[in-house]
Amino acid sequence: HLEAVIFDLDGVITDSAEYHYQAWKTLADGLDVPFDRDKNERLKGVSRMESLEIILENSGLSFTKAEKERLAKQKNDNYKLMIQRITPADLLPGIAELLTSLQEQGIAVGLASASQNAALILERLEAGHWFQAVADPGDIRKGKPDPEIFLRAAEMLDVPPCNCIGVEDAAAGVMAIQAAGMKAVGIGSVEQLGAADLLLASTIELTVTKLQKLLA
Ligand code: G16
Ligand code: MG
Repeated sequence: HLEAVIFDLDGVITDSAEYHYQAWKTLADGLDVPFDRDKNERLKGVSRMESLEIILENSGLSFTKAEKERLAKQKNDNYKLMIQRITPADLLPGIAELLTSLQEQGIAVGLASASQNAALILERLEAGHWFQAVADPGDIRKGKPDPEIFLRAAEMLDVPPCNCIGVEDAAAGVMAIQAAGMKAVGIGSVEQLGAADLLLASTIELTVTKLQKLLA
């Protein structure tokens, strides 16, 4: 039975994915490296440094580790300015209602975001009070599609993975959830997330009843 729901942040709780795109796009344009929304799909759920590697692949450019760290910092500084604009109105449709229902029904809620900025974003959204556990990506050795961050959140909630559901908007995230032994809800398209146990087009379709059915 359903004891906990573990959420991804970007693209599930709020659309910070758009800010990530804009910040990477500014960096790529500055380097004269082609980058578009299609390529951006591959960055979803992927760590900051891995994202930079994907942007630089086939660019013909090569940088030292220190230079790459500087580029990543440049992107993150710009991103941090953008996320200052986030307000509670930026919670994706139906999310506030879902989190409130989960709380009322005594179902635990956790966060498994690859973002080092997750705590800041939850604060801007005034959403921190709904989460009993926020896994720290700085503490995780392997990123998504490895199950580690979802397993960490379940452990923090003290719930066995088989009684958890994970919610993701990225293919790597759906893989991570299933590898953790949890059922995966995908928010997005069948092309990207066909492997999900339940696929919904938008967060507005997420209800506690649908989640409970998935584990019944
Ligand atoms: C998010 C995004 C990724 C981003 C990563 C790291 O993960 O989907 O695009 O690269 O976090 O973010 P930051 O640079 O803020 O540490 P998630 O897991 O919330 O979708
Ligand atoms: Mg995501």
